[in-house]
Amino acid sequence: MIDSLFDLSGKVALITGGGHGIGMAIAKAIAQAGAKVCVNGTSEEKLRKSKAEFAEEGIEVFTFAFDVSNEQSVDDGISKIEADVGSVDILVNNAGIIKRVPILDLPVADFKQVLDIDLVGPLIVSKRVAPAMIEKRAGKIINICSLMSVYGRYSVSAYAAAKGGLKLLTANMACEWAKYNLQINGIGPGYIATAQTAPIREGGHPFNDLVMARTPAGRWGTPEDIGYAALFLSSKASDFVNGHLLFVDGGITANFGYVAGENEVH
Ligand code: NAP
Ligand code: GCO
Repeated sequence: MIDSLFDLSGKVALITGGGHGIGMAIAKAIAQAGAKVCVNGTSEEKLRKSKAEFAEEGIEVFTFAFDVSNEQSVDDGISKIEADVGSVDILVNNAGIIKRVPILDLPVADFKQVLDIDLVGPLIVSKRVAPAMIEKRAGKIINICSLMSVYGRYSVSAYAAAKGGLKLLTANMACEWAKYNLQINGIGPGYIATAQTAPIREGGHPFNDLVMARTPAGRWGTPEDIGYAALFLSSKASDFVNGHLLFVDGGITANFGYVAGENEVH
């Protein structure tokens, strides 16, 4: 009974930006539950390497290069998925970029680029796959949000604007599509050890100390931590969860800025 709740056999999943980091862990978890998994990224070359990495663990994935921020490119990519693999049952909008530049130094074009990929991208891809889900009266959409969906932080204005928008785009999709048996939810990863966070985690960077001190679990998250949450939101076990933002963050959003170990006074 419990196993069948998480069985994704017969489903087709698309994970944007699924070639490494968080997206790759999500793709692995969903593939291990039995779904046929399509992995998207920006370049054929990078995707070839990712496919080989999946294969090392015995996981076969289908790869499709397209730019999530370009409507034509998304339409071509999804049409190919539909022809080669099948119509998408589970969409994970994971592709994203970040620019860590203070507002006064950030060119407006760069601000717009982050919004295009991190916010407009999920809209474009969802808009392309939702009609078939609505017709089937079944579908799961998971939008990868952030702590920055609800908090600001120095130097990440475009990212915070995009991820804050994505939280409410998630809510709005649920309001429009829940009646067709689509579940649309967000995941808010805390600080996860991936290529995206390498510049603020490695080489004795002070941000590493901040993450370690403020995260009650006392560690960075792993991509797998997010993969298992995505599996829950892809499965029957979450059929009445809708428009929710699930933080998977080692407790950092529960903490009012206290430093772990130093504030255990009462
Ligand atoms: P990552 O390792 O940098 O991976 C980002 C992925 O997005 C890459 O596969 C990249 O593809 C893809 N991508 C970027 N622009 C794209 C575009 N225009 N079209 C298609 N794919 C595109 O980052 P990550 O840390 O795994 O993050 C994954 C998601 O989680 C992002 O949305 C990020 O904002 C979010 N997140 C991360 C953290 C964290 O602590 N790491 C925390 C909260 C939220 P290429 O490899 O081809 O460039
Ligand atoms: C940064 C940001 C965050 C985190 C993540 C937190 O890297 O500078 O503060 O982007 O990576 O999104 O949820």
